[in-house]
Amino acid sequence: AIEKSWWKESVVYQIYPRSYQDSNRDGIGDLQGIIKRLPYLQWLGVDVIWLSPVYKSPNDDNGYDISDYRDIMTEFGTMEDFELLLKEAHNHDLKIMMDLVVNHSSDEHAWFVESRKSKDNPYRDYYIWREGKDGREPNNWGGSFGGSAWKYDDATDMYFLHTFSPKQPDLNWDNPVLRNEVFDMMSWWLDKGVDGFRMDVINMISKVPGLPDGNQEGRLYGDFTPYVMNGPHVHEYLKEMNQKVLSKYDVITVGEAPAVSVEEAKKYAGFDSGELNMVFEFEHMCVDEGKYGKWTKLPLDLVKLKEILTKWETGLDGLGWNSLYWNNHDQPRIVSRWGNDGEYHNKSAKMLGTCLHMLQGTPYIYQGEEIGMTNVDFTSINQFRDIECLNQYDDFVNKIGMDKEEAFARIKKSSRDNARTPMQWDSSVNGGFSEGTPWIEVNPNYTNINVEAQINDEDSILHFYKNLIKFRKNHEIVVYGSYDLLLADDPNVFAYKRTLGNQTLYVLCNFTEQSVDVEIPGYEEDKNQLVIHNDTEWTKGTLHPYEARVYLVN
Ligand code: TEU
Ligand code: CA
Repeated sequence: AIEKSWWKESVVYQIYPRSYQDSNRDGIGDLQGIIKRLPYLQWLGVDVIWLSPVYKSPNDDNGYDISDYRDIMTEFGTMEDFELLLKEAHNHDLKIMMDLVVNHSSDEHAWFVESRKSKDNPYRDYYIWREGKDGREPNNWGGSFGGSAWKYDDATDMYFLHTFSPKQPDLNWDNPVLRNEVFDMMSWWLDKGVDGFRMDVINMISKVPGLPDGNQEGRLYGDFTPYVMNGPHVHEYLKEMNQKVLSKYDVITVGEAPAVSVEEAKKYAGFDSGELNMVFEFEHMCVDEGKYGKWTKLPLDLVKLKEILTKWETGLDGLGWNSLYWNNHDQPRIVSRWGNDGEYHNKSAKMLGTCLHMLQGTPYIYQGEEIGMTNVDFTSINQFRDIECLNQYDDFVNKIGMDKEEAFARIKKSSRDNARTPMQWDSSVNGGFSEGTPWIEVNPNYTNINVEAQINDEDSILHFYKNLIKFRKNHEIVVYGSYDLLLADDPNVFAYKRTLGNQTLYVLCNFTEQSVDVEIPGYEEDKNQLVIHNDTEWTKGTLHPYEARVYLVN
């Protein structure tokens, strides 16, 4: 049996503060805005809020470029506001998980300002500096947001590494002084009372020595993945972090880990790893990638998706813990991606929620997912704000020579901005997000899709999510039951069962807009055993479009 822990039983709700609730009409969400919405989150029943970064930042990457880890972003408020938010959250039975972005800082962080001054500056080794090679960058790596991963700095005639934007220099974790700075800072937040950390690209903190060139076949730059992800010392550093900091507190921790395998995940998040509680793996979110990586969205191959999620469910069962997500601030909206944001909006959003929340692991809800917020019908490149997609558009058009229509269509479908438009609270101006001009336009469908309308509608996606959360609270099998895939080869239906003691839960989800026949081996459908259902009709042996059914058998 799996040992019980509060973070296994929890549901996490992610807030992207810039887009949640503006309280002072400057068009930017803020901490006072979040405070105002705590009763809503308590009503919904979630346990933990993951706050995307709220630290001081010049916002090159919306707060993922931090210039002071111990201060609050000016637009979001003050440290007093933060302390009030923490206190009020706790008063509403909500925990706060901070975003910890320590693979890199901002180039405006005091450490980097010092570091770049001279080769013998005490902060020099906080970052990764290298000499050029034959008048060029030290190696061929490309940065995640376009261009080279190196930037030349003329003060010392050397280059610094930035695996993301040039305003996000990578910290040098091989330096024990830097590690202790980070650990002290983490303890400082935990002593304030925060309840855990989501750790940004934490599997990238240890680079392969020598920083060898990456594979450049068919690409503008070399791929750093094998030399940056899951590097030689990453587990040593995380064990040190756990011993010096995390083990002293009762916290929830999740490490963002692109390109992580199940075997590797056991090292990060095995029950006895002494590192983290769980990781965010990326495999299931990459299932529809194609020629241009995330900028190609292939039709969903459900058999493949089931295979991947099953590998994670069974691979970690009894050994480690999964995090479950369809959405975050980096992904387009799931109802538009693998559901249906037209005729079957309501049903498909509920089906996707059911499919995810009944798996073994801790579910994460991204703001707006609980009301089925959709992708945006952007019509002009000027409506986008995200550095990643703007640089990518530029690369497509100016470096690859793709025609503008095609480049725009790719950006529109995959841009992170799809997830970053303001939260849709009600049908008043700007969806109730702000009385000023929002930093990014509100999705015009806020008049139909908003919290207020759904609170007043028992049949809404919002009420359905509230029930999914409540069901988890009342049924241990959802948290601790083991998982088995059913109908593995069925291209339309995601079916699985969960087992705990002599209870079984059968979960059936139709991912298509057609009616499909199902027959579950070893179980005859019995309407009296239905405990979750997103349809008004029930036909034995046939799932209607996007229908989801959960049966509980005692
Ligand atoms: O993301 C890291 C990451 O691997 C990607 O998902 C990335 O955002 C991008 O979409 C790749 O195409 C984390 C944060 O979640 C992201 O918002 C930050 O921009 C990034 O790290 C840098 O801090
Ligand atoms: Ca504001």
